[in-house]
Amino acid sequence: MPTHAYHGRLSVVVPVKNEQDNVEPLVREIAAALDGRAEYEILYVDDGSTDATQARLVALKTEFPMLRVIRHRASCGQSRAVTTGVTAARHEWIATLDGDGQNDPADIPALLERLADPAQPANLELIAGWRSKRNDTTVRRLSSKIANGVRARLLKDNTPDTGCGLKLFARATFLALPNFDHMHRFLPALVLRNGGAVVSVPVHHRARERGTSKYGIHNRLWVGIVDLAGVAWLQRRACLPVIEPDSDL
Ligand SMILES: Nc1nc2c(ncn2[C@@H]2O[C@H](COP(=O)(O)OP(=O)(O)O)[C@@H](O)[C@H]2O)c(=O)[nH]1
Ligand SMILES: [Mg+2]
Repeated sequence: MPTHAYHGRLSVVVPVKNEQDNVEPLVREIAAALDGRAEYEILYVDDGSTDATQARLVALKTEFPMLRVIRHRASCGQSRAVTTGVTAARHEWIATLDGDGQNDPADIPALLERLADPAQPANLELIAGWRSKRNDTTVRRLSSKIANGVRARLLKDNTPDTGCGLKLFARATFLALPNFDHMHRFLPALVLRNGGAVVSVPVHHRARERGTSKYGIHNRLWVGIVDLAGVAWLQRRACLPVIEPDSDL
């Protein structure tokens, strides 16, 4: 029995910023992927969008009563948007995915199956999507490959792709992690640090068809190097106690 058992209830958290044209197709795809498979809610966290993202989300609520919309008045970043969604989530297990349509909601059931697989470690707390065939520009694919290589060697987090927006994790696990801007790219290392097990599952990755990417060299590469040092420091300052079995827990 895993530490955080999955009882067929799932909160899907989608952070978005200026993704007006991606909202409707993605909500439809999430519903199609989960209808009949899980009791679920979809939480969109609109991080201070300046386009029609919020209006389009609100307009969808009649057709999709499981859709909840939370809005940051001003942008606080993708990680903070995920945190807001996870905090507000009603279920014990969370699936996250990017709001630009690059992750395929049809992969969520595959992650859930992996969670239900009895061969998984008992302390499995994070299932990370692995974009084995990326559909991005050459520059983005190459920079991501280098960044993933450096990170994996430095943090030894046993994960081929930490930047994939599609992930499944226990809500309590996430809320116990150190919280900082850009933390969403370091979830495997942070979960391992707290004693949880992490596995990766290959998932589809699609080209962005609408809207524009929010990240470039400045806010991914340079910020990433600083974050890498920060997470390495957090690992050095970690100690996991083994609790004696006769303890009064
Ligand atoms: N909440 C929030 N979401 C963001 C922010 N920047 C990007 N996103 C969302 O995070 C997801 C991935 O961003 P994207 O720009 O596609 O990154 P890329 O796929 O790595 O190029 C998309 O759903 C974006 O809307 C932000 O500052 N705040
Ligand atoms: Mg994207």
